[in-house]
Amino acid sequence: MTVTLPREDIVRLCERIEGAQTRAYSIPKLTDEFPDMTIADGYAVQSELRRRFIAQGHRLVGWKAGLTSKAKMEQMGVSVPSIGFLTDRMARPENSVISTSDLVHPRVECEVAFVTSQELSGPDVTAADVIAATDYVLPAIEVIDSRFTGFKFDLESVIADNGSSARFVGGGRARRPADLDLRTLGVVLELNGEMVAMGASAAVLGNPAEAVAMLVHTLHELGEKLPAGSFVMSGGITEAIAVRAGDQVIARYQDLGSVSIRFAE
Ligand code: OOG
Ligand code: MG
Repeated sequence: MTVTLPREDIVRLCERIEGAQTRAYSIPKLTDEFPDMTIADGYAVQSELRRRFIAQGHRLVGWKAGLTSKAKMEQMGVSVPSIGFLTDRMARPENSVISTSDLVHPRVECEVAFVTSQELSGPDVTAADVIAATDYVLPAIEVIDSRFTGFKFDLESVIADNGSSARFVGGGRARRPADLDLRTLGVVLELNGEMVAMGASAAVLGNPAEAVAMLVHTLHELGEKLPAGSFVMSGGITEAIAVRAGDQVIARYQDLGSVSIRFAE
């Protein structure tokens, strides 16, 4: 991956993203100003954002894969998966109330999350390696919130915006991966009691463990490893659904229980 933008542009773009994330306002996608920006430039901005958050005392708790299902790729008009980082400040407990005033235009999506017990690294990690290094899997809801106007972006911009990461909630029943077929886990997403999306986990690259392997490969390209004890989200199974204050969301998973959250101002 080749970074093309000078360091001062990376820092300037990072400050733009950081402002939009922390104060919840939308900005034009970065490629409007930098049409030749590369994927590597996007990751350089994201890495700078991670460095700043950690310097401010945020704790890195894991990583997320994004755009790993056809439903998500079609919805967002992007055909290559991406990764982003997760911090303690983004984590919310199950059944919690999530404030919409801290977010621009939140959407929810259902994901299978992995908790690892061994370090994973390198370009050759396979889905089987991921499963062997996984302590348990659990159901999750990710609340994504693109900082770009109209929730419209390209891959370079969304990577810089840390894959639209905003909040995440793990819950339900944690299970050992060996006791499940990770490809055939069904999920139904309900918004205010009505089913609004459904799917099966194979929608995520054939097996969500493949998404985690992809994530480790991308980390390798960035010179990073996935430490033991990481919380990893494998990517939305269905398209993401817009939410607003007053909404109640439940993701019901086969074999993994359900996860609920509410939204308020
Ligand atoms: C990018 C983030 C994608 C997923 O699960 O696919 C993502 C976006 O759609 O805003 O988190
Ligand atoms: Mg996601």
